[in-house]
Amino acid sequence: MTNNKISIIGVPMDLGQSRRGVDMGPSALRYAGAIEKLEELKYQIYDLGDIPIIRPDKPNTDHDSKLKNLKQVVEANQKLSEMVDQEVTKGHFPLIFGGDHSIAIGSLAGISKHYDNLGVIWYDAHGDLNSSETSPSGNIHGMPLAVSLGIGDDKLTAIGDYVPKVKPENIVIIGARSLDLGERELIRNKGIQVYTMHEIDRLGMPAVMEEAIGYLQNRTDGVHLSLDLDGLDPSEAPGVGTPVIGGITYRESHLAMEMLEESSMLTSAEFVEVNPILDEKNKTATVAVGLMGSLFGEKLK
Ligand code: HAR
Ligand code: MN
Ligand code: MN
Ligand code: MN
Repeated sequence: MTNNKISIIGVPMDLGQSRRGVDMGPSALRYAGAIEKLEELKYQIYDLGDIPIIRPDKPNTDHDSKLKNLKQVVEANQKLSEMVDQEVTKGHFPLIFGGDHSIAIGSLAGISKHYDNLGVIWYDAHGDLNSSETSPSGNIHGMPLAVSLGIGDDKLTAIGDYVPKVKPENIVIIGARSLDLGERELIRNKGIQVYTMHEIDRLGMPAVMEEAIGYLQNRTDGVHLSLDLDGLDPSEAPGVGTPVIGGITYRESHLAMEMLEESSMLTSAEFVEVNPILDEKNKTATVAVGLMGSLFGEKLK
């Protein structure tokens, strides 16, 4: 990474979905040695700690909405977007530790302000392209990419005070293998670039990443990596709330990160959905930290 200053922001959020434990994701990543790894690689680390998540008195008290914990998810993401915005203004590389994937709403709201054409790499088993109309679950972690396109509840799309955050042609989804019907329709209608597991099997990860990087290089002025650990196969990353078999291997992911590092295109990143309660001896956080090493140039330094 050309930027030597990294700001870490932890977001202990579990309100965007229904399984407890993903709120411990930031701790799990810290315990697995994320900060030490980045320091070893000679980055200057500014650890801003974890942002406070205000829990509802009772789960899902907002009866006006189908969306679970809408009010609390909005508040946390508003705060996150402000913090991320400040770090980008300082010229730091924001590295966000989740928490469930609903936090990408705040990350992208804070980052995209600074770019005319922010690219997004969505590394995930899921599309996270649902709205309250199409969502099978009401879980906001299944919606952040749609929200960033300006689709969904106004309270979510308005975070950061501008809509939309990203353009569909600046998005690349990698690793998809569980897409709901409404998500498939949106992908088709908006022309979003998707590499499902089929393309990864067929072309191989090197070709997929080469294509994805080339595609984004031509049209974007910054790129955010949103890495959901459930993009990887659950045999290697079991500590996630919504595992889907047939995923990306650790080695393929490792290579994908190295190729991103070589491209020098990345301007921010987040690692989400690590749930240590569902994990085996912090294996998933350890995998995440391994991937951070590759992403931040372990092989080059
Ligand atoms: N598509 C399903 C839903 O919207 C499941 C989403 C699961 N999401 C995540 N994020 N873990 O990728 O409810
Ligand atoms: Mn996701
Ligand atoms: Mn923008
Ligand atoms: Mn997912």
